[in-house]
Amino acid sequence: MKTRITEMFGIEYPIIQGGMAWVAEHHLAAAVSEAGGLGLIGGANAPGEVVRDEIRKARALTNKPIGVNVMLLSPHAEDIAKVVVEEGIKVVTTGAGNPEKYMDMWKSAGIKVIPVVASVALARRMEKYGADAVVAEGTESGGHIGEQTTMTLVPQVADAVSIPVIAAGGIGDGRGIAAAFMLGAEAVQIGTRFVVAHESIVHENYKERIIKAKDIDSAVTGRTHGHPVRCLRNQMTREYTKLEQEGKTFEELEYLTLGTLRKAVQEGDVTGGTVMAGQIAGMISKRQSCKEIIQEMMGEASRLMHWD
Ligand code: TUI
Repeated sequence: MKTRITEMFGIEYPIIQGGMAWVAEHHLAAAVSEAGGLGLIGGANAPGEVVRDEIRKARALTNKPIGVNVMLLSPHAEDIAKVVVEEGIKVVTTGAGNPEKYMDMWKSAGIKVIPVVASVALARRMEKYGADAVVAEGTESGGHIGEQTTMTLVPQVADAVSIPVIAAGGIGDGRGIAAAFMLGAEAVQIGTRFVVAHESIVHENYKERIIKAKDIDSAVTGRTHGHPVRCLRNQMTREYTKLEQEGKTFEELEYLTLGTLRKAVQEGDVTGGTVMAGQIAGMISKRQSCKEIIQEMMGEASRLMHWD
């Protein structure tokens, strides 16, 4: 299955892994790349040197290409932007902001730059500034989200730009991949389904929470302050929502969530921690290796699309 994205990255399947904070570390990234997709190291809020170390560890596990996601709200974004150049990374995706100020540096280092966007306006602007593709990420995604659904965002972005579009948000099986292609995407970004992969270092409690999740178990916190974050409903989201309704400030709410994603991912605190996951969590029902996940999804998509 060839698209402009598989050709651009030299990968077998049009699947890229989301740059999930605390989750997208070297084991997962290397496993996705080894399985024929594009694995990413998620920079998240980590210092530049930690990201450098992760890149090197991933490279010790695979010779296939791996990328880095730069989370632009991070205080270390600038350092990570330089680390990817120094380490000879060939693909960078960005999230939660506008990567314009790094574009020239990355482009002159021969890096393919793929901003994650949640609107047509930002997609257009990114194309103008030299982006090689965009990820159009719908509100079904886990973590920091925009407002539009994948169903409405992907075709509008595909119509607005000439560069290839990667669809994200709510995709967790071959039907989702086929649907994304029908909407004009040339690849998909998958997050939540890879969280439960054997190679994912996420705590068992977190994986189990995703496997057990129902369609209605998703919640969005932080809408009132313009920082919407999607996660699975628990004591933390209930407490957050209560304080949000009481009119607490953004800073007070930030303090409440400080370190809670790490607590859920590493310590398995799925009650008081933040369990970021997309709405598709309700459909994810089994643990598999990254290779099994990719093979199964691509098999389903191929049959639906008559690629086989
Ligand atoms: O970035 C993500 N997802 C994330 S980042 C993250 S870490 C975090 N945790 C708590 C609070 C904040 C961050 C967890 N999940 N996805 C990519 C994405 N980017 N989704 C939406 C956007 C986006 C939104 C607005 C990109 C650009 C934008 O506007 C940029 C501008 O300045 O116009």
